[in-house]
Amino acid sequence: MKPDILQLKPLSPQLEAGLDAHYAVHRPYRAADPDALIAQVGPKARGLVTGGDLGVPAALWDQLPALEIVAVHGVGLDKVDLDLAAARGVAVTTTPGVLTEDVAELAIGLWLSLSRRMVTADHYVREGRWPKAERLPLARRAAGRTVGILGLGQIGQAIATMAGPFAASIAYHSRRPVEGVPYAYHASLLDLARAVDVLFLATPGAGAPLVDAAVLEALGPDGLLINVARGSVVDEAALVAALADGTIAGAGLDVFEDEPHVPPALLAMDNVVLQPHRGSATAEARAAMAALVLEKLAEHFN
Ligand code: 8YV
Repeated sequence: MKPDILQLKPLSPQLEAGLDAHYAVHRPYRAADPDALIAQVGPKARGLVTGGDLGVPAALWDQLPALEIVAVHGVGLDKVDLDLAAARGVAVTTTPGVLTEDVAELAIGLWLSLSRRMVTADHYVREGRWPKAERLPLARRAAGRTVGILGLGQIGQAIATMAGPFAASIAYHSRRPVEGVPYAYHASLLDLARAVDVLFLATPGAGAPLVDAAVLEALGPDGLLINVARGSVVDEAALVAALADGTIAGAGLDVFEDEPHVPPALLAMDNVVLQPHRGSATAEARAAMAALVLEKLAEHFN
């Protein structure tokens, strides 16, 4: 008898085929009435597969009395109530170590695209404005800038490594200094923001936003913010205001407070580069993530 599991979001065809081969998979997001499907299958669902971006909605826990495992397709656990999972003896697994470089290189790509105004210039070409010799604003050199990283875990360290050839210097803030890294430690995010030109966010999302109006002001009018962490790490309203009034120069954003909804004000700005939460969306990372999800579920149920 195949164990019943819930799948909360669309996943790669490869992963969904693997799930269907071993489990009775129920996909509420495909149902005409998702709530009715959950009410019907929730009592027998022993496993749940979700994304790091989605987690487990709080109201769902009470509908899954037989739940044994939450397999997260990703590394972010900010939307999984780990205390509740532990209290109920529900295992929670992630897909560590296979998306690190993918997220880090998107962060670098956001920085370079933003600094060199590549999206603005791309639109300039596509919209036929080049032959008209319309003026295009100058970009800013990325190389030689001071780089700051909030959160020096695997992804933060990969960002530091990839930024190295471009950066005049690299500094970071985290709860405590990281042993053996050649980067300057700042005991506060505010101090880090004051000291750098471009601030990368690579910290787990959790609780109140860490990047607020004061941090953005400290980053300054030449400052760039790159967020590949979670939208919840930033006070999004303060960010929109800071971008609109020139408190900071620009932002490269892969994550947002209320995905997939992006503040309309951002859509009209040309000093931002926007991505739809694509950090781990490479064929290589997603193949490895799929294999890990299947492996973790098989370990549990076998
Ligand atoms: C994806 C992520 O958004 O790793 C995470 O926590 O946010 C990304 O990998 C998602 O988890 C893929 O389903």
